[in-house]
Amino acid sequence: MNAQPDLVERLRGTPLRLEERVAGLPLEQVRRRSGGSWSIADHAGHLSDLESLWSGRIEDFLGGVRTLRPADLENRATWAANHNARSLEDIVSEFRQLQRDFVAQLEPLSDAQLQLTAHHPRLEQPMTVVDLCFFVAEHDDHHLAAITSLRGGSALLGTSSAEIGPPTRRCCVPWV
Ligand code: NI
Repeated sequence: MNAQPDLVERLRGTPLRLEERVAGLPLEQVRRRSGGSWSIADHAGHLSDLESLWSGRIEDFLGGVRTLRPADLENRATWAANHNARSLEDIVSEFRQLQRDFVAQLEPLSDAQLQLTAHHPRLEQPMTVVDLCFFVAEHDDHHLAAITSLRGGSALLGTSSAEIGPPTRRCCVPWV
């Protein structure tokens, strides 16, 4: 990938940022759900839940489809996964592996492939591979910010967990 090294670098760094945000948190805090909203574990696990959508959409672009595969706007995969029952190490390490696979999928793409265009099923307008990568990075940031808020370090963020939750059935809509 030549045209967008900064964007790939941003994606490459997400697992490290996730790891940094959850390090040393007590399990009780990691798993706390309030008002039907997601826990830190849910947000972290959700990042992995969407990797198959992102990878699949790259395959869609390369396969020349007219319209990209749709997202599940209800986030059923994340609710069903019950990330609260998993260890945080498992959640982080799964995301590290899946994100590595996604970046490895992007790296060999030519400039021409990066500009492949397909129809976004929800936005009903065309987007390129680069646009998709930007959406993925923004979506990752959204959930990292939610985690930061839930762990209570939100002074710089300027948002409270009350503003972020309750999510989360449709919280990802801007990017999926
Ligand atoms: Ni999301």
